[in-house]
Amino acid sequence: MALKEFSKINVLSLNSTVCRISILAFTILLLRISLFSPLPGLHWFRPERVFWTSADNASAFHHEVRRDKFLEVPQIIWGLNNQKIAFARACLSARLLNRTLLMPSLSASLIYKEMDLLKPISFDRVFNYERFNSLCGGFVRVGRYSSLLNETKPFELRKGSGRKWTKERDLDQLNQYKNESIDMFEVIKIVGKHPFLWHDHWPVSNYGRIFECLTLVDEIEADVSTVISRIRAVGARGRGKSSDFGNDSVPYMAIHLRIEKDWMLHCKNLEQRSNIYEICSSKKEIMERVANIHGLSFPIVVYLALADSLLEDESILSGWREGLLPFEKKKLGVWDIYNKHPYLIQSAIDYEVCLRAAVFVGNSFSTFSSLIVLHRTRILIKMGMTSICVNSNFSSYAYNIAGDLGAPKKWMTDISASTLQSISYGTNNISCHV
Ligand SMILES: Nc1nc2c(ncn2[C@@H]2O[C@H](COP(=O)(O)OP(=O)(O)OP(=O)(O)O)[C@@H](O)[C@H]2O)c(=O)[nH]1
Ligand SMILES: *[C@@H]1O[C@H](CO)[C@@H](O)[C@H](O)[C@H]1NC(C)=O
Ligand SMILES: *[C@@H]1O[C@H](CO)[C@@H](O)[C@H](O)[C@H]1NC(C)=O
Ligand SMILES: *[C@@H]1O[C@H](CO)[C@@H](O)[C@H](O)[C@H]1NC(C)=O
Ligand SMILES: *[C@@H]1O[C@H](CO)[C@@H](O)[C@H](O)[C@H]1NC(C)=O
Ligand SMILES: *[C@@H]1O[C@H](CO)[C@@H](O)[C@H](O)[C@H]1NC(C)=O
Ligand SMILES: *[C@@H]1O[C@H](CO)[C@@H](O)[C@H](O)[C@H]1NC(C)=O
Ligand SMILES: *[C@@H]1O[C@H](CO)[C@@H](O)[C@H](O)[C@H]1NC(C)=O
Repeated sequence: MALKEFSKINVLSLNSTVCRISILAFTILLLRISLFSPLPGLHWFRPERVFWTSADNASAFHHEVRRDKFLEVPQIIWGLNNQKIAFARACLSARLLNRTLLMPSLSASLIYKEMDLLKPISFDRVFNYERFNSLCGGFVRVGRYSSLLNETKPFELRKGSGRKWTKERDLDQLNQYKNESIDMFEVIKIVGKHPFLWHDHWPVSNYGRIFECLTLVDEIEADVSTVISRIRAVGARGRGKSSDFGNDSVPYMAIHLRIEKDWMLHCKNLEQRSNIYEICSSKKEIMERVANIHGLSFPIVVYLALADSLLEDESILSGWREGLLPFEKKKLGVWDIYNKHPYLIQSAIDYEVCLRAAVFVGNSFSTFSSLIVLHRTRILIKMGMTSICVNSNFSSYAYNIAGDLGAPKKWMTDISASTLQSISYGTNNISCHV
């Protein structure tokens, strides 16, 4: 969330030795895309249809990780999307050791300063565990503590830290733990730093693949469906006519509005430190840029994904150009649906709502926005878009960067990037490269 320590930026070095792996992974990705014959006709503008089949068939990989050797990692903390990155990094470390990741504890609460207030929540209370393994099982695997035999004590691995602990040393250390004398242990338990702070050794495509296997448990997915059908219903009412296809075809826009006080302080700070003066956007600037997005069919309902602290601020709903119908949780009448859940799940619901929008507008320095755009980019590629930079009904934009004719800049993830650097810490280099 907003006040994350951005000293994190210094933790990772850009120095990459995984280019070849990345190219290989990208080739595999391209191969898979070409095998996944795109649906003919107009299906691509109803992307929610492909969600449940979008992850790859697990048995296509033939390099399953062992089911009788495990990796245990520290509790995963911070915002939803930092937790997803940390989880994927833990999965990929386990894969490197050819081990199943013991189901980690996530954190339901955002209070990351006081460890005892982190409210651990089991992975399978949020994400569908069986589905994760059925979608990702040929690549990475998550296992339960109950499958441990406990015949040997866990081997404790302490992650190195400090400035001298380079990415190369970190990878060497991991490789050493493949050694037979350690490999005999049923569990390797990593202690120390939590996985978000580990060095990153994997290309974006590996992360993207794992994120796609993270589907919500049925109970939370039902809440996502309710929220989206409310959004479409107000959209249908705004259009004043019922569509022949039902409300399912009513498009909506989602904006991840990052304008909380603590975020504004943090982003100003970040601008000064990084010398990049397009991180912060005021409410006014966001409204102006969004008004200039080309090719929308008005009226269109706009779902504002924002922090609770902003829900009291009525002015957030006024000032939008004619034809944009802004709604947040309260005005939409879905606050109760969110309110019964802890922070982590509220954020996970918002993620899905933004993911499935016809148009998504976010901030390129937010992990939340960046992961949504990565996911949307992969969906576009899988839907067979040959040139994903052209206008589509599934576009994403970054409101903090000026695009053509006063619109926000079109945003696409560079799927072939060799590290997750720009996605975890933000970037203003978001043009179409794919
Ligand atoms: N800030 C905030 N956001 C919430 C809360 N509940 C739900 N959300 C939603 O979650 C989004 C922020 O996502 P987080 O998961 O906190 O962010 P993150 O993954 O740490 O990524 P960053 O955007 O880099 O902070 C907000 O824009 C809201 O849409 C809340 O209590 N506070
Ligand atoms: C995955 O692929 C295998 C063969 O490659 C096939 O037998 C299996 O039915 C597929 N599973 C799914 C869920 O598509
Ligand atoms: C893990 O080990 C098994 C058995 O030794 C092997 O078949 C498989 O390819 C390995 N997987 C990875 C990801 O190294
Ligand atoms: C092994 O220990 C874990 C807890 O550390 C426990 O949950 C599990 O049931 C144990 N397994 C067996 C077979 O006793
Ligand atoms: C495994 O580690 C031990 C102790 O660190 C070392 O003596 C041995 O040579 C290593 N074996 C291999 C195959 O690397
Ligand atoms: C579709 O939208 C209309 C309002 O425009 C609403 O009355 C109706 O209940 C919605 N249908 C469904 C299935 O949600
Ligand atoms: C999707 O975009 C195409 C042109 O790119 C347009 O013809 C079509 O009407 C759009 N569909 C929706 C639902 O907006
Ligand atoms: C922007 O990103 C692309 C692709 O990731 C890269 O090739 C290019 O060098 C980057 N440009 C800058 C100025 O960093």
